[in-house]
Amino acid sequence: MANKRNELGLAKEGLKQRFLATAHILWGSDFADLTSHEVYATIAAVVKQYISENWVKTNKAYTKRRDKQIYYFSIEFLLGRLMRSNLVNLGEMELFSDALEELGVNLDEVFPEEPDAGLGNGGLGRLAACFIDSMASLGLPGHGCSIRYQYGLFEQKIIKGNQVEIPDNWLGNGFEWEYRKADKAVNVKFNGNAYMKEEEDGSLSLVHEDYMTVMAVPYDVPIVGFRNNTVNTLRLWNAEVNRDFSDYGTMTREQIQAKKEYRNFVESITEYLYPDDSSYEGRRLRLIQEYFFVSAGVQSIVRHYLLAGMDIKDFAKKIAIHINDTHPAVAVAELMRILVDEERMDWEEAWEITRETMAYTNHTIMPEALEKWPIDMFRPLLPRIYMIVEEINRRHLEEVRRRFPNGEQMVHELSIIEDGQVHMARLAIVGSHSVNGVAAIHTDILKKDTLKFFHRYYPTKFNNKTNGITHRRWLIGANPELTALIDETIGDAWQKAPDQLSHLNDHVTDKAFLAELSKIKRLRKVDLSDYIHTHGGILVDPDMIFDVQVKRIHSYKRQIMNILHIMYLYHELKTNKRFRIPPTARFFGGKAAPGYYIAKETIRLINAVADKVNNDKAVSDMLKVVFIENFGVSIGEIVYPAADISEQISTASKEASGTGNMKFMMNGALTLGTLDGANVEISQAVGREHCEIFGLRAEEVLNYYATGSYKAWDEYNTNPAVRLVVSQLVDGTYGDFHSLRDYLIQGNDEFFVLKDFSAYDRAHKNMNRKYEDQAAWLKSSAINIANSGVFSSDRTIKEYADDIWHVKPAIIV
Ligand code: 26M
Repeated sequence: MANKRNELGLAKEGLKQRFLATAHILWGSDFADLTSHEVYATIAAVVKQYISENWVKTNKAYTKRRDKQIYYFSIEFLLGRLMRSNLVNLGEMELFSDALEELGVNLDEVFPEEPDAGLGNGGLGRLAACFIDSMASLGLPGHGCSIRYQYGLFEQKIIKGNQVEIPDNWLGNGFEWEYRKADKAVNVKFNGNAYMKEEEDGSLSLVHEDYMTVMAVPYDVPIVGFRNNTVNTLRLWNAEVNRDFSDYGTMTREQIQAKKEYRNFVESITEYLYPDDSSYEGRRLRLIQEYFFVSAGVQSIVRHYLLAGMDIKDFAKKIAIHINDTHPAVAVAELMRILVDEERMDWEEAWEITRETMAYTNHTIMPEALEKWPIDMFRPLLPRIYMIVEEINRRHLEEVRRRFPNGEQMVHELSIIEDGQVHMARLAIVGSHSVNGVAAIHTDILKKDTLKFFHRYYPTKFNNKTNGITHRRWLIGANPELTALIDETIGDAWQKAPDQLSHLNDHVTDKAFLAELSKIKRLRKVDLSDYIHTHGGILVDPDMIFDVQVKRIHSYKRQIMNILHIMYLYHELKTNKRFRIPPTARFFGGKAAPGYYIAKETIRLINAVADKVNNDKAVSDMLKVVFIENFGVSIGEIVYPAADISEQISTASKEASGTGNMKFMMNGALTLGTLDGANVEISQAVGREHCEIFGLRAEEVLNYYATGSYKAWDEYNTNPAVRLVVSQLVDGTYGDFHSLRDYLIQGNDEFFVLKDFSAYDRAHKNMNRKYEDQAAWLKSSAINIANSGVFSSDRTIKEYADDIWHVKPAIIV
């Protein structure tokens, strides 16, 4: 590939010397005598030498040219491991792997030494990580802003079939990719009293007193672009006790006690990531986390901007701030605070700049996930911010009343403060120039349903940006053999321009190509099978169909429907001599929020069914059930490339987009799914023959909710298969699962598991039939890969850059 890239000028011999020398510098030992972790850290240090020059160069170029900068604010960045992706993006994988081989080190065995940076829950956090990879790879001046959690998302262990949560001490052996920037620390204020005071000249100025100061210290992580010399920054904020803190000398016992409490408070702020992924709990510490990283981030942006000598009036022309879900929505008020209180700008002008700067992405229509903070919690914690939110709302409602003179309903629907609560989505919408959903159907539902009053009020603010994933991690990094096959078939230009994967469409009936594709899929299935086996699991025959559902465990994602279907198959295999299925392994993986009872019961049921089925010799050649422990980014890199079937079975309308669906597709799995989220666009991209769509449509679902006419009990009574499996939840076949039976029957099956059950079974039957015609199957698989280019996050980020941020790529020479 003809790309100019960073070169330390090292050929293999020089690089080998570099490893040996770095081992001496870091450890005072010979390379050959290092522990595995020391080997890893040594290689990381050398990779950083490749990155750092371009990092400096990139920052200098941005400052010199005064390029508009994008800051992506997200309370989660689910990065995963960085060594492999950095080597892929640097274009130095081969060189490193060859040099290390000559030193007796297999690079693939080094990667797992890196802790998996699990600073996120699931889709939203991983999307943020894909986005910063794409921004750097497109040469866009785009950076991340978030929290340096001391503990990431818990590690999941399955003990006697139940999920047990183990703290994720990911920083325990150090994180090689972070750079502490003590000199760039800023202070964040909480509590105290805020009011306006009249100055002698009659002007009003803000007083905020008796507050508590927390020091925010940034840790910067370089984000390496794909072979383009660009290195951007992910800035993770750590909460620390204030500098002038060590003097205990003259203090009373009460003062010492107060300081201890202060220290405990500060240390709790960035201690851990909240492990819920779609139900909102109004926890005070969470609001503190949100304001902490937002205030630190916005302050440091403004400070850097002013230091570069630019005029604050031009702020919105030079800075874009993106609000990833409502968690950072308080950025709207924080920027207003800085502009009005510190830069002494008029309200109107500050407001115009703030709205031009901010843009907001919505990720869910689930009402329980919408953040609303009680005023009684919000105001004492953030007194000045609350005053500003009130003023924003007062002016906003004034305009609402002007435009809708008799519209008291409009006032209630649009008010940022309502029912004693601060509605964060409303603050984000009012304070931004753009509001987007994450897949076409999701944006439609936002406009027509969830946010219909706002859409009526601001029709042009709304737009769609269908999600994407970085093909660099999820294809080039995770599936090098498939990457090589694609390169041989259509050349390697697709690596920089993934839409060119479409050239594969010319080869989808080419027998030699399909034979290679099939071999590579089998390699990946062997890898997954080996992984499961060496991690204490069962042996799975790689010649079975690999049918996979990996994602957070959630009722709307309907893992229950999947496992009930397996119970049905097992029953048929046992009782019906003529019943046949192609040998199939059904894989599950995903974490349940620790307090989410039904999700945990679902895991317990999956493991109970696995235990029974896998130990039954009569069916074990036909059916296997595997729960993959601790699913996350790194295990995903093994799982997605190994799948034949991608289970995307959420209740239509509920999954905003999904991104796992894209990772599977790009690695040649066929989607078995509902018309929900990005599945709609995937099915359009591949054509209906190359996926299997089933079940209720979003409109039908929304209509059932509106009329309340769905009766789970009727399904139970009229559908024998449903009755069978629901009864088995309580008849002892697998143990006692009254919990799930009650959820489905007494709870009236809020996500239509029973209603969609038979359609789901037919979809599986259709898939099986298709699989038996291997030629047709492989063609479909190839068509999925060929049409996955639009689901690269490069396409998504280009759309954000053009339509929302109004920025152009910058080339670093
Ligand atoms: C909120 C409050 C307290 C604690 C945690 C949260 C919270 C954390 C994460 C709420 C939601 C969170 O994430 C939601 C999420 O991951 N949404 C997913 O976003 C993806 C990227 O757009 C979509 O593909 C998924 O469909 C959507 O479910």
